[in-house]
Amino acid sequence: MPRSIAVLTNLHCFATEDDGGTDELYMTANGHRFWPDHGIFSMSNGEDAPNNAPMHLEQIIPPGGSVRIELFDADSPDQDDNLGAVTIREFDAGHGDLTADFTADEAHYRLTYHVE
Ligand SMILES: [Ca+2]
Ligand SMILES: [Ca+2]
Repeated sequence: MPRSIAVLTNLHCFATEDDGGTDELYMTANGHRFWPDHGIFSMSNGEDAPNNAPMHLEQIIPPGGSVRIELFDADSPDQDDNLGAVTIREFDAGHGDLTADFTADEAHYRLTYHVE
C-alpha cells in the first residue's frame, strides 16, 4: 500500500494569542513536538512562517490512520497555550492545497497543507 504523507507548506498568522504581538510557537504531530527542530518560532500578525525559506514539513500518515497537528504558544511561567488542532487523513490526498485554522484563545493561524 502506498503510504500517504502530509506536507505542511505554510503557516500564516492573522492574530497572535499573546497581547505583546508576538507568539512563541511550536507544533506537535500526534503529540510529538516536531517543529521547529529546536525551541520555538516567533510570529507576529500578518507574517508567514518561516520567514526565510519555503516551509516543507512532512509527516507520514499511518495506513488507515491520521496525523493530528496541534499548534502551541509557549508561555512562561504560565502553561503553554494550545491554539487548536487539525486532523489530516489519507483521503485528503488528491485534493490539492487545503487549509485549516487554529483559532483557540482568540488566536488565528492558518495552516496550508496537502497530502501526497
Ligand atoms: Ca500565550
Ligand atoms: Ca507566548
